[in-house]
Amino acid sequence: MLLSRFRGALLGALVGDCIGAVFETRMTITVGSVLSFLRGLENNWKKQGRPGRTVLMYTDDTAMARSVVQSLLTKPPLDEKDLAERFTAEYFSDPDRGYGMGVVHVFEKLQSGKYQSVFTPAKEQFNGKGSYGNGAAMRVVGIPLAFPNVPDIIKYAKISGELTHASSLGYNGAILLALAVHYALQGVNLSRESFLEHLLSNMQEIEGDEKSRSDAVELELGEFPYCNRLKKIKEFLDKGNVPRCEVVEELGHGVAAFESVPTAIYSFLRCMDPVDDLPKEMNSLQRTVIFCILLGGDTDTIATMAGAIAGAYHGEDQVPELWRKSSEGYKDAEDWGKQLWELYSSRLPS
Ligand code: F2R
Ligand code: MG
Ligand code: MG
Ligand code: MG
Repeated sequence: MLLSRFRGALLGALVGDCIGAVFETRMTITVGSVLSFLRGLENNWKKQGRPGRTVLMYTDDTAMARSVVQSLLTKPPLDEKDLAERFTAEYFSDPDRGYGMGVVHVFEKLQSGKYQSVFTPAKEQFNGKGSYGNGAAMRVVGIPLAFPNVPDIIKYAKISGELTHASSLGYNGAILLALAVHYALQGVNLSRESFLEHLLSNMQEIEGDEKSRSDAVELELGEFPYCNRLKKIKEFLDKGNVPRCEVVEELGHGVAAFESVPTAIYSFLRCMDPVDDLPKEMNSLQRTVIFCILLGGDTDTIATMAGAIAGAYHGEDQVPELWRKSSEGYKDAEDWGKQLWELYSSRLPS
């Protein structure tokens, strides 16, 4: 397995968050406005002979992904108490990173020391239904970079998700994203069709359990919501040039995991090919991040998730130096990519 894919996944996630955050919550975003923003970054760099002083700050997506990676590297295989402590300490040391409205109550409860189990606060969210936000998925990239096999990825993506997202819609979104990064690490050895088939087959089993069925029905999403969206992705790819408004209408661009994780996966697959209104010289990873931003809505989170998959697939060479070096904490992503690659390699069957 190539080191470049591990660093690519972390760097792709980082630049997706940092650039996407500039546009988060805007509903209409033009190609011109994104390209003009990127030109501004470049001009700044040229003037100073290095990336501009205005570093693009990462948001809660990366803050939490960093905690997951640090925990995986220091407390293997995964220590839920350590991870809960890291999330909480990170939030209280730097609360203005744009966290979800609900998840901060989990950190407050964890901080209070009144709970015996670190999973209880998440179970109390939203009147006991648990969160279905995309916060478990947006931070999960470290898990598929630490574990080479599917059962471990499913197990640990679920545990890490359940610390804040007790709804199966929330943690299943994290599992799906983690599996997408896992299959993307295989690179061109896996066709677009097989990539989707693997995800569908894994999710059929995961969404078949009783809690997944009842949570989905209760939200009136129908059973197997992630599987149904994976089928929609296949339909869109077969069709070719689906307008972005249709992507938003069918797959979503919202803060719910089921309205954003499939969108990120589609964006990655769609942007393997050129996109009509994006500059021809852009590579697939650049197209992926910009395509996600152009969908509007939860741009930082959709771009970070798609950036993680694209980086795992295409490798770090597709992350432009300007984007990388303008993003806060890029050196950590490079270093931790290498450490995760070593950990993953040590866990491969000999
Ligand atoms: N919070 C944001 N963006 C808002 C604007 C930020 C702006 N830049 C600023 O700084 O002001 N972004 C971040 O939040 C998302 C991840 O959220 P997470 O971690 O899943 O949090 P939470 O609170 O658990 O869920 C998010 C919202 O989803 C709705 N929701 C979830 N479960 C629900 C349920 N069972 N019933 C009803 N609603 C539910 C709620 O509206 C939650 O607040 C990422 O976009 C990240 O970037
Ligand atoms: Mg964010
Ligand atoms: Mg500890
Ligand atoms: Mg977001």
